[in-house]
Amino acid sequence: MDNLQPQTVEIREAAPSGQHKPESISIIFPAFNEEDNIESAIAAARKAMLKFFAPDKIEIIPVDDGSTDNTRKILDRLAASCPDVRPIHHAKNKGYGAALRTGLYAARNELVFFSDSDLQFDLEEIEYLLDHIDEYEIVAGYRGKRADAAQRRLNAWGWNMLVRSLLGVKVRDIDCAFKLFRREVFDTIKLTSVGAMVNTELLALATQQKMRIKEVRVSHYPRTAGTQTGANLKVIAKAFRELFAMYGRLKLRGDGTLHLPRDARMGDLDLAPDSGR
Ligand SMILES: Nc1nc2c(ncn2[C@@H]2O[C@H](COP(=O)(O)OP(=O)(O)O)[C@@H](O)[C@H]2O)c(=O)[nH]1
Ligand SMILES: [Mg+2]
Repeated sequence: MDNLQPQTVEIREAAPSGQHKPESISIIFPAFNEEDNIESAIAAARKAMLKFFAPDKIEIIPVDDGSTDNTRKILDRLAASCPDVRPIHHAKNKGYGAALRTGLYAARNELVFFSDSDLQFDLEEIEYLLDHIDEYEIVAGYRGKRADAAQRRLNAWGWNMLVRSLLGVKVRDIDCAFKLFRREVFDTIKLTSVGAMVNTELLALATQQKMRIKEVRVSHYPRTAGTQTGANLKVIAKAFRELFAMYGRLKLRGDGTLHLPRDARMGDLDLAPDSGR
């Protein structure tokens, strides 16, 4: 028998009086060869967001980064039947950071959220991030129990320490792909990284700009389909090159602290050609 009971809808607490409560959200999914995951990721995002936003206030922007599998075909089919899906395609693989940037700067709604397309996060947990976005410019997830091999976790720990000491970023899980922003963040911050360093660049620039960042614990699950590329040596080497390039752009202030010159904050948006992840 059909269940004719109205569905339970969770209502967010109202924003403090006088404060505008964001009513729309853009969801960015960088995707490289995710034919086994992307459709489920989009469906999961829609389901999670519909608890908080009206259907016409949700846009989902999967960024197909020159995939060589059926990701592109799947996205084009979805776009033809789902008005909330607005895919962007890179003709060639430009890298995770480049894809993320494409999505972030194409977003049109008041809030911008990004995650991975490989279902390693529970998109329903967006709720915990939304709880704080009235008071913070950025709400960043951190993986309480990371579903990755010990070596990967060790690498991440080392990277976080390095970034903390070089760039002063004090976020505990820099690369966590579960972050929510107020749209205006990207009017100020212009990202230039094409690789995995993009999360570090984003948080370093936000720290420089004294943006308020809230960290929220989120769940993390093993990848069950498709191929992980985040631990590839090429990816890691590129992240280091981009980190040191960014460090090189820093200037020493009179008080001995490092800061980014204006041109690093408002760098141009040209995408590097065929950079790989
Ligand atoms: N745009 C883009 N996305 C990528 C690339 N490589 C991986 N991704 C995406 O980035 C996300 C995380 O990738 P994954 O390999 O699972 O990294 P990990 O979870 O950090 O190990 C997934 O959504 C991938 O589809 C790439 O070269 N370009
Ligand atoms: Mg993954």
